[in-house]
Order: sequence, then structure tokens, then C-alpha cells
Amino acid sequence: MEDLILVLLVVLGLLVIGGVGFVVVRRGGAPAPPREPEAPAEPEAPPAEPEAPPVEPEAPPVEPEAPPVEPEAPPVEEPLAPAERFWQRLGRARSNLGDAVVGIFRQGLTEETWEELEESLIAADVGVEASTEFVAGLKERCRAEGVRTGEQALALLKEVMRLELEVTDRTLARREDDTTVWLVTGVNGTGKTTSIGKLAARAVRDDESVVLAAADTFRAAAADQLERWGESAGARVVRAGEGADPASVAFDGFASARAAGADLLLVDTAGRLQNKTALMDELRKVKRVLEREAGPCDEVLLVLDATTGQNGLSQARAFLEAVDVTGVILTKLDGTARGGIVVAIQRQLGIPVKLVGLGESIDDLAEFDPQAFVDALFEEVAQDVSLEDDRSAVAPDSRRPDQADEG
Ligand SMILES: Nc1nc2c(ncn2[C@@H]2O[C@H](COP(=O)(O)OP(=O)(O)OP(=O)(O)O)[C@@H](O)[C@H]2O)c(=O)[nH]1
Ligand SMILES: [Mg+2]
Repeated sequence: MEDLILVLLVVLGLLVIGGVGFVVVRRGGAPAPPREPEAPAEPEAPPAEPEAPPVEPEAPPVEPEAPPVEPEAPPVEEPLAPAERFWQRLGRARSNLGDAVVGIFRQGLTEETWEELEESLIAADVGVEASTEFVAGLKERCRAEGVRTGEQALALLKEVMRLELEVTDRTLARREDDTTVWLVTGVNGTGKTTSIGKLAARAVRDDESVVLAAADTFRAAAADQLERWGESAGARVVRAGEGADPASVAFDGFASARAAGADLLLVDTAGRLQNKTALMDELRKVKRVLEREAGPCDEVLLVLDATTGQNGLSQARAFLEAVDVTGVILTKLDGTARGGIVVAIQRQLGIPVKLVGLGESIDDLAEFDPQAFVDALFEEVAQDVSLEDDRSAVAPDSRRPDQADEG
């Protein structure tokens, strides 16, 4: 019995201990209560919504929009050798006068040859009288030298024409210790202002200081145009208001140029028709007043437009008479299909063509070179042995295909 009681007590004791333990365990929180899902284990970063749309190239893949553009404006031209420059720019005259003459001689040498040659020269503005004389002289030389073939006659023609165009002196006169003065004249639109710009650019390139006098006071635009050329060339412009006395602008221009120690003064004048007496008197006055201050003009340059042909001769006579022209600038030779006017000017007027305009840009002014001129007109650049120096500059591909074929 005692055993039974003991067993009961032990059991009771165990029960009491177990109950207390249970309570303690519950209070101590030892096994963590099943946690509330505080935050569902969601991806914390929201699903990367494409807020911005997938970065697509908005602009279409940068394709070369324009194909590699070749420079539209021709690159600054290298200075060309005279033969090449004349060759390039006298294409129109070559395909008219040159082709006609070459064609005539290709047919052999008969009485018709001379008649046709004379007609071609007249058509190219050499002038009736000059053409007749020229052909008579050539014919005589052919006879004297026993020339039999058209080819030989053509070679002789070139030689005679070159000699005809040769002058003793084509240089532009300069002063040693003072400002050189060149007065530039001519009828309207011949290219006076443009030629002055080109001349100024050449002088500046040679390290000279240049002043331009805007003695064309008819229109304000004329002085503006000269200003633009002055800017391009690097030359200072002396100008006055529209309607100012051109003679006093020329005078002031010289005074200003001399005071600044300038090397060269170029005086631009208004275009005037040679038969307008009052305008020709005004030109005389410009020269007179200028020379009172400056001494004699070193050059009085008459600008003639080659495309006006024989009319240029009567212009020249009137200007020669009014202001003692010392030389001609023959412009727009690049734009004429004729070109024989050069021969006419020198033969009939006895004034040298000193410079020629071969285009509109600042470098398109060249000393007149009879050899290059004749060769450019009559094509045979590559064959003429006496041309060796300049010819190396003529690229074979600048020759016409048919000429290349001829070898
Ligand atoms: N193709 C070509 N055009 C030329 C040449 N020289 C001048 N010109 C053009 O001829 C036009 C008249 O040139 P200007 O220099 O204004 O002539 P200008 O004699 O001063 O004219 P005015 O002052 O109005 O009498 C312009 O369009 C020039 O670009 C040349 O050698 N070749
Ligand atoms: Mg002008």
C-alpha cells in the first residue's frame, strides 16, 4: 500500500512539474510563434515594369543620311601653269575658231584653204582688215618656206600668230619709292571692278599694301562692290558718298595711300560709253586731278570685254584718245567663242593686252601669254616641241578625247 501511495505521489509530482514546464515554455516564447507573414516575401523591387519603353532607338539607326557629300565648291585651285590655265579656259574659242582652222588645214593646202581661213578669222573677231593681212602674210611665208602640207601650214600659222601677239613689254609699270597709281577705265560692265579686285589680290599675295579708290560714285552699290573685293583681297578702300566728285575721290585715295606708305593705288571708275562726251570729259578730269597730286599715272588700264568683239575696238580708240591708255585688260576670254579680238587689239591699236580675265573668281586673271594662247586655241599643245616648259603642266586627260586618239 505504501508502494502504491509512493507511485501515486511520483506520478503526481511528475504531472505538476510537466504542467509548470509547459507554462514556462509558453511564456519564454522559445519556439518562435509561427511568424505572421510580415511582408510577404515578395520581390521587394516591383516587377520592373517597363516604365520607359524598352530603349529602342527612337531615332532610326543613324544612317548616313546624305551620302558623303563631295565638295560642291571646287577646292581652292592650285595655281595653274599658263598653258594649262589658257587651255582650260579657252575651250569655247578652241571649239569654234580652233576647230575650224584645224579642220581647214586638215583638208590639205589649196586656194580655198586661204579663203576659208580668212573667213574663220573674221568670224572669230580678228577683223576684216587684220584677217586679210594676216592670211596674205602667212600665205607668202608658206610659199617662201616651201610649205606643202596643211599640217606644216598650221604650225606656221601658230608661229606667225604668236609673233604677231608678242610685244616688247607687257609688264605693269611700278614706282620704286612711292605709291604706284593705276587708273582703271572702260565702258559699263566690262569687268573693271572685278579686275581691280583680282589685281589687288595678286599684289597683296606679293606682300604689297594696296589701297582701292572708289571713284565710281554713280551708285553707292559700286563702292560696296569694291569694298567686298577689298575685303577678299586684303586691301583698304577709300570711298565717298554717292554722287561725290569722282576726281576728288581719286585724289583723296592717293593722298591716303601715300600717307600710309602703300605700294599700290588702284582707282576704280564708273563705266561710261565712249561716245558720251560729258562722261569722257569727267574721266579726263579724274586723271588730271589725280596726276596733279600723284604725278603721271603709271598705268591707265582699259578694260575690254572680249565678248563684245569688234565693238571693243571703237571703245578702245575713244579711251585711247581721252586718257592715253597704256594697256588693255581683256576680260571674259573664258566666255567667248571667238577670241580673235586679241589679235585685232594689238595689230590695229598698238596697245598691248597686258592681262586677260579667264573667269569670275579672284584668281582668274593672268598675264597674257601669246604662246599659251595660241596653243590653247589650236590644240596642238602636246606636239609642239618648242613648248616643252609649260606643256608638262597639261594633263593628258585635259585634252579632248578625239585629240588623244589622234596621238
Ligand atoms: N566669265 C567672266 N566674267 C567676268 C570676268 N570679269 C568680270 N566678269 C563678270 O562681269 C560682270 C561685270 O563685272 P564688273 O567688275 O562689275 O564690271 P564693271 O566694269 O566694274 O561694271 P560697271 O562698274 O557697272 O561699269 C560680273 O558679273 C563679273 O563677274 C571674266 O574674266 N570672266
Ligand atoms: Mg564697276
